[in-house]
Amino acid sequence: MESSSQRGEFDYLFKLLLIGDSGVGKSTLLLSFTSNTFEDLSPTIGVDFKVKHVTVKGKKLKLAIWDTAGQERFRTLTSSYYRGAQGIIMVYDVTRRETFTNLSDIWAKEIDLYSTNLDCIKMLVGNKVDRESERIVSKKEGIDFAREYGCLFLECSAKTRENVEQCFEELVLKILETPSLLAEGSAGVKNNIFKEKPPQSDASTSRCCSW
Ligand SMILES: Nc1nc2c(ncn2[C@@H]2O[C@H](COP(=O)(O)OP(=O)(O)OP(=O)(O)O)[C@@H](O)[C@H]2O)c(=O)[nH]1
Ligand SMILES: [Mg+2]
Repeated sequence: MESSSQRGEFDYLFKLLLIGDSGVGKSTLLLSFTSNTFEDLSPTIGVDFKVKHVTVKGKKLKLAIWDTAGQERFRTLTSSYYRGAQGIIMVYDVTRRETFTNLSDIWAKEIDLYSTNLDCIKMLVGNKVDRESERIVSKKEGIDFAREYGCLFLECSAKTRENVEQCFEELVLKILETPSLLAEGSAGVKNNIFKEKPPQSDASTSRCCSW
């Protein structure tokens, strides 16, 4: 996967959503992904939004990433942003047990209630692995949860950027493999999607994607 500089043209537009308890690092993860920087951010008020253009498997993608507030007082507002998302990233903090238990108590239920897309790809992300000595939630617990709820799974650190790109990369790759989501992602991009693309000369040697 690589960042694309051609901002005007893209083959698919994907809507991604970040959800999870307040303070787990959703906004930091997004900032780390889009700007390669780490800042001590304030809690999100309502909903935030960033766009990133990437190229994956020769396809130019426009990722519209919605970053929701984890605080309960914003729940009514944020619920309306699940509509039409092709990918949802559920984030918890590996150093705070309640952010993990709230995945099943709150966040998975929110997805069931508000996601309009049956084939929507879910990714579970355990953040803050740089604080290994304070870890409370084991990697195995994350894997087991992801298996039970049919999610992809990764642990990452928005601070050190460990696995940050992979979180988005694996999600996007899975969306690209899902025909119904692809069909949706190409709606509104009519002028680009029907163009035949020449085969990529290095496709057999390169990995599927790089940033
Ligand atoms: N050590 C460490 N701190 C992190 C990491 N990611 C985020 N933080 C810190 O955790 C705090 C909360 O991060 P945010 O990104 O604001 O959390 P959020 O999930 O967006 O919170 P809401 O917007 O309230 O829902 C901030 O002080 C961040 O600096 C990480 O990977 N490692
Ligand atoms: Mg935030």
